[in-house]
Amino acid sequence: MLKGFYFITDSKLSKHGNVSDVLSACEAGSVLIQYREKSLSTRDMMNEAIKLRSICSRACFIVNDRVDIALACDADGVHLGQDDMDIKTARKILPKNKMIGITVHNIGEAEYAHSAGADYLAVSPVYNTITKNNAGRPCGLALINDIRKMTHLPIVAIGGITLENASGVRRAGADMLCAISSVLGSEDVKSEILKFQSFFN
Ligand code: TZP
Ligand code: MG
Repeated sequence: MLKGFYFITDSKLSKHGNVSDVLSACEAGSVLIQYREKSLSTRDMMNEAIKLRSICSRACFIVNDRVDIALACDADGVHLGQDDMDIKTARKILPKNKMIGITVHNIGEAEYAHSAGADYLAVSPVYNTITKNNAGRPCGLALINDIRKMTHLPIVAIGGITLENASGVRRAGADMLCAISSVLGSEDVKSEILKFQSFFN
């Protein structure tokens, strides 16, 4: 069941490196680890993906953007945005048991991803964020609410999530919370994630 903290790597914000961060995220019981890497070569990304994959035994391991790397490292799935490979093509390429998460910014994109067989939806950005370039206009809690009414698919809320707004985001219907800068900005990644995990008790 996809419920709990959703961890995304960010080597630019990381204080201790991706391997250490993913170990901490797994120790804190994150339900899903997304490997998001925007600047490494394919070779280096592949090597890191293999390392991170081996750390994640209980948590789902998902590769952002790259269907090829997800397949090659035997990840549990891939996460795709609206400018990445379309979900129907990704489904054709991936084995049936692999997950596909889709980023959505409005109800139309959510309905399409739902009908095309997404395994979970990432509603983004919920609030303003500077962690992702061109994240788009914040959609707020209303979109989470609307998508919750439309589908039983797991929803992860991404963008500007903090300990202060997390309970409202949960109440709006999010099953998972992602908070990149809140967590990676802290010295102790594990204990920061554990604070977010308290919203799932
Ligand atoms: N996708 C949509 S917003 C975002 C991503 C990867 C960045 C979220 O970062 P933060 O620090 O949790 O606002
Ligand atoms: Mg993408």
